[in-house]
Amino acid sequence: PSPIRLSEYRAPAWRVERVELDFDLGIDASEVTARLRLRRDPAQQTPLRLDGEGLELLAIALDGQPLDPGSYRHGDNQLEVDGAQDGSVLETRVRLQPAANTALEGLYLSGSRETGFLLTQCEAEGFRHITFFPDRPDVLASYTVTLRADRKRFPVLLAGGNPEGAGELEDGRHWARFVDPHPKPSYLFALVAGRLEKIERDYVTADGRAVKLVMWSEANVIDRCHYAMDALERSMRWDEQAYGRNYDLDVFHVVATHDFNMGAMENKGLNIFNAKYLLADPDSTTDDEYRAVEAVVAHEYFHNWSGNRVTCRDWFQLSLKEGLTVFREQQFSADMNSPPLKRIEDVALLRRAQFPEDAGPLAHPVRPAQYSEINNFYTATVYEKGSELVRMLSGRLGTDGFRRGMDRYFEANDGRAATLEDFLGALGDANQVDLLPYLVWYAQAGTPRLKARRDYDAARREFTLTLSQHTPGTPSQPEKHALPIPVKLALFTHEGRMLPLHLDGHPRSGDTELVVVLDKAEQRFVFREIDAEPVPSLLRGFSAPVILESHDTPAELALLLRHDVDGFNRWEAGQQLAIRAYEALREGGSDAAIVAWCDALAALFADGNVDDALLAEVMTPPGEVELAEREREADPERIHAWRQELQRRLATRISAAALLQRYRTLAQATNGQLDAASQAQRRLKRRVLELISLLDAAQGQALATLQYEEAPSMTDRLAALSVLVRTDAPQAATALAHFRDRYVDNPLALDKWFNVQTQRRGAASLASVRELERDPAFTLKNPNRVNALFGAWARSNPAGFHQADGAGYRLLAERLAQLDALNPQVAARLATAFNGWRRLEPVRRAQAQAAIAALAEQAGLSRNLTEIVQSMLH
Ligand code: BAL
Ligand code: ZN
Repeated sequence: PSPIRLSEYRAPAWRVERVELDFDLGIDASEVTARLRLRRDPAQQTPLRLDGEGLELLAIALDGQPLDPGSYRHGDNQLEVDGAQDGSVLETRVRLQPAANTALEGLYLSGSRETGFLLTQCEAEGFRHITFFPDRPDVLASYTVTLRADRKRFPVLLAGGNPEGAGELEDGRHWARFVDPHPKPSYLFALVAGRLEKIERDYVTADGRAVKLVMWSEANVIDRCHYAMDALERSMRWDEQAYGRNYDLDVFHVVATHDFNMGAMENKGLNIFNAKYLLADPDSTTDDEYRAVEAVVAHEYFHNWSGNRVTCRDWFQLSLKEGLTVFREQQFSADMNSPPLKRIEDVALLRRAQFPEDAGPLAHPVRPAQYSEINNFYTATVYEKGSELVRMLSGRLGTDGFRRGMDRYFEANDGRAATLEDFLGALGDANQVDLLPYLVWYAQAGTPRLKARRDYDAARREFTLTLSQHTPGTPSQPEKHALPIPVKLALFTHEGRMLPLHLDGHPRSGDTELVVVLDKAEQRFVFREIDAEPVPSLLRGFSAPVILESHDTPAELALLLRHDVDGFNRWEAGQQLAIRAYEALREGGSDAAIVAWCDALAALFADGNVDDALLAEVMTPPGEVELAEREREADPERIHAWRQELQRRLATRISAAALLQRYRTLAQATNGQLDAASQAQRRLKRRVLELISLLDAAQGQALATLQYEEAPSMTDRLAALSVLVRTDAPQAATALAHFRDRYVDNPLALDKWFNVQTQRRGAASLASVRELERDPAFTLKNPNRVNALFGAWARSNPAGFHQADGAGYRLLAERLAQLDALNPQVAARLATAFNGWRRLEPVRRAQAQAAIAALAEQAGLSRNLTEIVQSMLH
C-alpha cells in the first residue's frame, strides 16, 4: 500500500457526534454493538466509509432498518455503507476473539484464561479492531459505554468516563455503564474487565472537584501500587501549580498489566500501564525504576491536558502531544528530584537513542512527512527530540512567557484536534513573538553540528565567538536549512570565575550567562571588556539538541569540570574530556587528555564536596553506542575494550586503596531507603565497585558476592549481580540461581534476571541468550520478556551482539520473523536494534546486511516490520 502523507490531509467527510457501545464480554468471544450518530461534511460527497479490521460482522442497521447485503460492502479493513445522511444512526454488531489476539492491539486477554483479565489498547489504530469507526484522531465523539459480563469471572468492569450505573442481569451476569462528558478521539477509548484488586485515594482538585483515584492490579501485587499512587497525587498537584491544569472527571482509574506493547497509555479516565511502570517495592524495584514509575505516572497524567483535552489533528502531529508531555514530565521530575541529574539522564538518553536514529536509515523529522505504519513512529525522535524542541521554545519565552503561551494554547484548543502550527501560534501570539521559524526543526531530520571558533584580541579586550551550523543530509532529505539554535553560554577566567558578558544589543548584556541565537549558517558574537583569554562554556544545560564541535584544550575542559556551576555542563565537560581521552588511547597519541581526565576525576573523587550521584555520572565515560556513533567503521568489540581500558586508567589513577576505602564507607552507610542521599550513595557505590573489579577482578567479585548476599534493596542486589556476570565470576552461577528462585513468581524481577545475563562479554553472551530462550519462563508472547532478553542484548551489549561471524544477527533476524507473526508492533520496534549496521566495519556490515536482507525476504511479514526492514536496507 502507498504511504500516508501529511500533504494529503483532508478533514473527515463523516464525523461521529455520539457513540454508544455495548459489550458482551467473554474470553474467547466478545460481542460489540456500536450505535454511531453521524455528521456529514456538506462540502464532501464521499460515501460513508468506516475503518474496521479483523471484525466478524453480525448485524448492521441504518436508522433502525437492517441493511440488505447490497447496500454495504465489507472489505478487509473497511466498511462502506450506502444511504447514510447527516444525522443518521448506524448500528453494527461484531464479534471479536480476545484470547486469540497476540498482537495486544484492540481487545485482548492479559494473563491466563483462568485468571487473566480483558483490556484494550487503541492508540494509534486499535479501535478499528473493536468496532467499525472513522478511526482517526480528528473525529471527537462523546462515549456511553455499557459492559456486560459474567460476574464471577469478571467482577470488575471499567471504562473511561464517569460511572453512570451498574446492576445485575440474569444467569449470574452483571452490567456497568460509563459516560464520558468530554468528546474524545477513538484512540483514547478503553475498557478493562476481570478479577482485580484496588487501592483508592480521595483527591480534591485546586478548583474543588472531589476525585476518586483508584489503582487496580491482580491481587498478589496490589500492595506494590502505593508508590505510584503517591506519584499520581504529586503529579496532579504539580500540574495545578505549574500549568493551572485540573483533573476533569469524578474518577481516575489506573490499571497494571504485564502484557503491554508500550510503557503505558493515557486513555481518558482509565490509564493502562505496563506493570513495569506502575508496580514498585523495595525488594524488587531499583532506584532507576522508582524514578521511571514516577515519570511515567506523571507523563500519562499530564496527557489529560496535553493530548486528551487538546488532541492531535492527525498522527503526523504526534509530537504535539508526546514531545510536549515528555517535556512536562521532565520539568516535573526535575522538581521532584535533582534538576542537573535529570538533565544529564535525559541528554544521555537522547544521545544513546535519538542521535543514532537521526543519523541512520530510520531518520525522520519530529513531524514526519509520511508513514506506512504509524506505530513505527513512536520513536525517540518524536518523543525525546520533540521534548527538546519544546524546551527550546520554553527557553526562548522564559518561564512566565511560556506559561502564558501554554495557557493560550490550552484555552484556544480545548476540545479540538490541533496541529503544531496551532501550538507555535498560541505560544507566539501570547508573547507577541513569531515562533514559526522553529517549524523547520519539526520538518527537518538529522542532528545539526554546531561549530564554535574563537578569537581573543588582547589589545581590544574583545573575545569573538564564531558559531556555524551544518546538518548532514538524511535519507530523502539531502539538503538542509539553517535552524534557529539557542546557545546558552558563559565565559570563565582561568581561575574558574564567571565573567560579566558585554554583548552589543543583547537585552541581558552584563549578566554572567546569556543566550545567543544562531539562525544563519554562521554568525559572530563579540564580547567586550574581556581582560584575558576566557574559557567558554557553551550550550549550557544542553540548550539545543545539537552536536557541539569545539576545540577546547584538555586543560580547559578540566577547568570547566572543576568549576562550572551549571551541573549539566560540568558533567558535559567531563564527557567531552573522556572522549578526548578515549581517542588518545585508541590512536596512541599524546597522553595529555588521558592524564587531564584522570587527574580531574581523581581530584573530584578526593574532594568530598561533589554530590555522590553527580560524581558517579561524571566518572562514567560515554557509552559504547555513543562512542560507536563517532566512527565510520565501528568495531564494537574493540570499542568495548578501549572503553574498559580507559576506565582502568581512571581506577589506577584514583588508586585501588582509595576506591576500596570509599567502597567500604559507602557500604557501611548502606540502607534500603529511597531518599535522594541514599539513592546517590548506591549509585556511587555501584560505580566504585565496577572500577575496583576492573583493577582486581577477584577482589571486585568477592565484594560483589557479599553485597549480593547482604543487599537491603534491589538496586544493590542487581548491581552486585551485574558485576558478577560481566566479570564472569565463579560466584555468578550460584547468585543467578538464587535470584531466579527468589523471584520466580515476580515477572518484573525475573525480567532483570534475563536482562543481566545478556550482558556477558563477547560470544558468551550469544550462548547465554540461546540458553535463556530455552528457559521455561521465556516466551515470545510477552513484550517485557522479549525486551529483557533480545532488546537488552542487541541494544545494551554491542560487543556481545555484534559477533564478527554474524551469528548474533542471524539469531535476532530469525526471532524477529517468529515474533512478527505474534506481535508486529513489538517485532518492528525490536528490529530497529539493527539501526547502526551501515556504520559497522566491513565484515560485520556484510553479515548484518545479509541477515536483514534474509529477513526482508520472508513471506507474510507485517506492514510494521516490512516498513522498518525496507527503510533499513534502502
Ligand atoms: N500515547 C502512548 C503512550 C504514551 O506516550 O503515553
Ligand atoms: Zn505519551
